[in-house]
Amino acid sequence: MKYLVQFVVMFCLVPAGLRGQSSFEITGELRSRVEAIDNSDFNSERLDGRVFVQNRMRLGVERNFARGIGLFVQIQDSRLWGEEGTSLASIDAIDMHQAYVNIEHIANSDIVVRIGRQELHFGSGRLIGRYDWHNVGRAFDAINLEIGRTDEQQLSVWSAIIRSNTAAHIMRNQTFSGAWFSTKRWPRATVEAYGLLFFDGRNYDSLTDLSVPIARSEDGDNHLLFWTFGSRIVLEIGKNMHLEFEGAYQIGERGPLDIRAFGYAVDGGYRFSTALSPEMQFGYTFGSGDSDAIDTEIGTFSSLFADAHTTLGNMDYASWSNTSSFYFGIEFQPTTNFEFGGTLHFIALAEDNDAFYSAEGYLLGAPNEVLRRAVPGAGTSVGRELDFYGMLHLRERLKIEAGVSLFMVDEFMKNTGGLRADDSFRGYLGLQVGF
Ligand SMILES: [Ca+2]
Ligand SMILES: [Ca+2]
Repeated sequence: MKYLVQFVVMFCLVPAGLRGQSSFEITGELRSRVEAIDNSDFNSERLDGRVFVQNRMRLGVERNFARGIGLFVQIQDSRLWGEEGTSLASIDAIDMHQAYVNIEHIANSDIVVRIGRQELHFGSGRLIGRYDWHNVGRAFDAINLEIGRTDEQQLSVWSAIIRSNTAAHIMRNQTFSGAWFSTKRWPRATVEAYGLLFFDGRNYDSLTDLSVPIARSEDGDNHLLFWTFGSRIVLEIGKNMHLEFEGAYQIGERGPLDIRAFGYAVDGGYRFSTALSPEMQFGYTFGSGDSDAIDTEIGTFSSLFADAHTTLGNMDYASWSNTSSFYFGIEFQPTTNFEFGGTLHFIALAEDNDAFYSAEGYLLGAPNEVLRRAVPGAGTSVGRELDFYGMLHLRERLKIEAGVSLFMVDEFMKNTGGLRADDSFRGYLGLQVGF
């Protein structure tokens, strides 16, 4: 509630003299989604089926003043229907999702600086994405410089603080910085290059159980630090075809261990100019895994702050870490406001000595990033995921989406999941209004 008060006060107290030369825009989104998920533990012996409704409300105010000063504030309420417990309770589900100031023409240059809490999304979102499917969505406390932005190209340089040891409950700092360049200088092609630096000051000094950070040690030398260098190229071929390639290399250290990892992904699609405008889609994703858990090198590729939902299956099980997965699918677009399709993903591990990592992003550290731990010899084939989905833009502002997915477990899940390793199901129906 206090955010709401700050929010209203901030925008009512702007001096009247400024109003004449400024623009003022209110944007918002209301999204409700019912989901049914069964067997997300891939074990039919334990009953974990559930049906729930999630609600997300976003309300944003943007004001742009003369001489290149702009403000954007966006509050968000993210909740589960029924989490208040009674009809008279009030929980604190409101948060400031974004709140930043934009300043243009710094010292008469072509630099735009954005300071404050903000979404970061680059390329296809494979490494840095806003993860819009999630009921909260990613945002960073960051300073971001856009240098020489034109319609044709863009260079962003940013630094974000994710964990600050100044906060009472946080022991060590975690930061994420980078530079991302994108150009459309060549016709029908987008070329991007980036360098990213992730730092986590916690103490990672265990050689054998790599997944447990010892947060309270005073030894600052056992931190995690790694660079990601990569490139992404999107090509439009002819009228109907597109091809996309992204590759990245990671180098760094976690405590006494060296990090050497790489990943690449290829996606493509061909749209037929026939009735229903079907598009054939395919893709392959490789992210290196760690072949030897007790040597001095980490080979697991980090998916950083990925939006895996859009690239590696609607069920959000697979990630870009330790994976060798491909998919093919077909999507129909009978009208500009209606699309539906189906995709089949074949999800496998790159190394069966390494774990199956969660789609929410693996940062080479915390134990909760593992969906299933490594069991050497359990095989590499994790499962096949079949997704059906549809999306309809109804009237001007209303979007309806629905889908069903089935994850069919293969040898890795069967060999690591006990006797009753079994398939997982997910269905959803969502309604979104934007304004
Ligand atoms: Ca179960
Ligand atoms: Ca290793």
